[in-house]
Parts: sequence; structure tokens; C-alpha cells
Amino acid sequence: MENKVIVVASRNAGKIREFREMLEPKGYTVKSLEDFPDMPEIEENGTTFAENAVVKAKAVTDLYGIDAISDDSGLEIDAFDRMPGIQSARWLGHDTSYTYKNQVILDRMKGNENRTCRYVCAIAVTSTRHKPVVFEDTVECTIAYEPKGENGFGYDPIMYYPPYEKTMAEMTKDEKNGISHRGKAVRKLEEWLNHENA
Ligand code: ITT
Repeated sequence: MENKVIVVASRNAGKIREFREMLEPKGYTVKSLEDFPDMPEIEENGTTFAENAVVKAKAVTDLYGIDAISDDSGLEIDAFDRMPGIQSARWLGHDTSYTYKNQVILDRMKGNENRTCRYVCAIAVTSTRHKPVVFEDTVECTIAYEPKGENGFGYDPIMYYPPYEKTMAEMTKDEKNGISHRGKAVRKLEEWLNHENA
């Protein structure tokens, strides 16, 4: 059987890798904006993860007339009134290293016992045939006391997941995808796609 193609409207290498890890074993071919070099920069002007996810996927559907999915995600830190939230990629500068961003969070959290936080992921599906559909999920964590682990990307070295007693960056890819915000949202997406393609 020919592989079904899924276009992920993202330029984030870490996200794209995780979509591939989860969807390719299920028979999907995952493409990304790297395969659409003429796609202009998309302005994320929504006020929620779900709105921004729709903006990104819809931009691809509108320009190319094809089905697309997108992922808008981020980190909410309760002690910072849920910041950086939808600003997670841009916070302290889009091109600032995560070694630095993570250290700023650890410094600002010094002495703070309220360390609860979560990753949120909204995945949107857009098509010329139906209204946008959004799947959202979260994973509850705490901010670690120091960065640990080399796997994953972004904020993973400081995202401590209490049930496994390790950070997201210390997990194998299967461990992370098994419990992550993105993993859970992808499984909702898969279920929907299975019905859609039935
Ligand atoms: P695209 O819009 O091109 O997909 P982006 O990086 O700009 O890429 P977002 O606006 O959704 O995407 O920002 C999400 C940010 O949240 C991302 O850059 C990471 O810093 C953080 N993030 C989300 N999920 C994460 C994960 O699983 N591990 C580590 N950091 C994550």
C-alpha cells in the first residue's frame, strides 16, 4: 500500500523528528515546511495554542490547496503566571540558545518551591473539505533544579517528569513520546485520521 503523506506546517526540527518517530511506523510519510521552501513566514497572531495551530496549518492549505497539520506548543510555568506559554519559541529571542533560556528559568526559580509547570500541544488539521479540527493535550511536570539529559530539544533538560523521576531530556524517544503533550495529541490525531480514512 502506498504511504499516506502528512504535511506538518513546521520548521522546528525537534517537533518534526517526533512526528516522524510516531507517525512513520504507522505507515505515514511526514513532510514539513522544509519540503515547501517557497512557503512564506507565517505570523502566529492567535491568542491561544489552538488558534495559532489553526493559523499555521491553514496557511499551507490556503496556499497549496492541500491537507495540512500543525503543532503549536509551549511551556506554562505556574509561578510565572503560565509564561512563556504561546510565546515559548520567541521568549528571550527566537534564536537565543535553550542552554541560556533554561538557565534564566532556573535562576528566576531559585528558592521557589512552587515549581509546577506543563507542556501544552495543540495539533490542527486543515483541509479544503472540512473546518479546522484541533486536538490538544498536556503533560504535567515540575521545573528541575538543574538541567539534565541530552535527548529531546528546547526546554526538555529542565522539564522534570515526577512519575519517571527524570527530565524529558533523560528519556528515550519512546519514553518521551509515550507520555508527552505531543505524543498524547498525536494519538488523538491518529484516531481521527483512522475514522477519516476508513
Ligand atoms: P513552528 O511554528 O515552525 O512549528 P516553533 O518552534 O516556532 O516552530 P511554537 O511556536 O509552537 O513552534 O513554539 C513551541 C516552543 O515550545 C518550541 O520552540 C520549544 O521551545 C517549546 N516546546 C514545545 N514542545 C516541546 C518539547 O516537546 N520539548 C521541548 N520544548 C518544547
